[in-house]
Amino acid sequence: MTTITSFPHATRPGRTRSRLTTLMVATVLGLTSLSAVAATEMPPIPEVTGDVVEGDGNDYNLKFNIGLTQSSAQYRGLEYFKKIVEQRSDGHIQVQTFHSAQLGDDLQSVSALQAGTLEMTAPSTSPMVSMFPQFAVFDLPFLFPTPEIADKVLDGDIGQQMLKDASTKGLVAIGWAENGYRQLTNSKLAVTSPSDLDGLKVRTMQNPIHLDIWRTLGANPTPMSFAELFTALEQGVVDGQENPWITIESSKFNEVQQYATETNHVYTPFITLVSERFWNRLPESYQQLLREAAKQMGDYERQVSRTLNDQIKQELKEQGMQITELTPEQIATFQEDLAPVYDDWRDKIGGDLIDRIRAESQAQ
Ligand code: TK8
Repeated sequence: MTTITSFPHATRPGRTRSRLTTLMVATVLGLTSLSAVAATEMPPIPEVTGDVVEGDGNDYNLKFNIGLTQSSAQYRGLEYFKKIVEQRSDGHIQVQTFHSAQLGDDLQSVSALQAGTLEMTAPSTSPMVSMFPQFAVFDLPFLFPTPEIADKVLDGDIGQQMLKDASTKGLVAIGWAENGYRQLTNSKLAVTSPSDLDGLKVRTMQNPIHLDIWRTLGANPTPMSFAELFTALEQGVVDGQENPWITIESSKFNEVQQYATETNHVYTPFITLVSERFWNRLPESYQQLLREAAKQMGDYERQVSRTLNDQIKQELKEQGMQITELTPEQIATFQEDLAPVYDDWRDKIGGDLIDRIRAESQAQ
C-alpha cells in the first residue's frame, strides 16, 4: 500500500494571503502540467485506412455528443472517428464533436437521438439498463478479470448480438468502446476494506446494480448524472464517486477528492449509438462507413485508455492524490462481500448470459 502526502486541495483555516498566492500558483502549475502531460502522452491519432466511399451526392451533418471532457480517451476516439468519416466520405459527411455533456448527459443524449435532434452519442451502458435490461450484466462486480476478456465478449457473439438487440426504440447500436475499470475516490479517508465505507456518501451512475453494490458494502449510495458530479463532490453533497483513472484525471476529480482506492470493481463499456431517423436517411454505403469508423474508433480508444491507465495513476499520485493499492487479500474481501449481488440479479439478467460470459474468462 503506497501513501503520498496530500496536495493542498481543500480550504484550511488560518491561511495567509502569501501562502494563498503560492498555493494558487502551484495549483495552476499543477493543472497546466497535468493537461500538458496528459495531452503529450496520448497515442497519436492513426492515419485513415480504407478508400473513399461513394454516397448519394447529398451532404450530411452529424453531431456527436459525449459526457466526458476534451482530455478524455473517449474524446480522442471521437477525433479519430471524425477524421475517418470526413475523409472517407470525401467531405460529404461533416462531423461536429461535442464533449462535457454540452448537448446533454448520457440519458438526455439518448433521448435526443430518439427524437432525431442529435445524430450520435456513446453513453455508458449502465444508465441504459432500464431501456435494455441485458446491459446490466456489465454492472456485475469483478465480471471481467482482464480488459482482453471484455474485448472478446463485446467483439464476439455475445456483444454483437447485444448491438442487434439494442438497435430498436429509435436507436441503431453500431459499436463498443472502453470506459474502463472503475476506482473509488473520496474526500474523507483512505479506504482499504468495506468496513471503511460505513455511511460514506458515494455517487453512482443511475443504475440499480451499482446502488446494490455500494449498499452491500455498507456505503450510502446516491444515483446522479455525471454532468452534476464535479459540483456535487466540490460542495460535499456526496463524499465519493467511482470512475476509471483517466476519467478521474480528465474530469479533475482529484482536485476535490484526496483519497482513491484501486478497486477495479466494475468494467464499464461505452456503446456507440446512432439516431435511427438519421440512419435511415443515409445510403447503405455511408451506413457501412459509420460501422467501420465506429469499430476503428473503439479499438483506438481502448488502446489510448490502456496506454494511459498506469501513467495517469502515477500522475495523480504526483499531484498528491493518496492512492491505496489493495493487496490480493483485501481485494478478496470486497469480492466475497459482493458475491450476493450475483444472487440478487441472476434471474433478472439471465443466468445463461452470466454463465456464458464467465465461461469466456475460464476459456482464456
Ligand atoms: C460520461 C459517463 C461516465 C460514467 C459515469 O457521460 O457516469 O460515471 O462512468 O463515463 O458515462
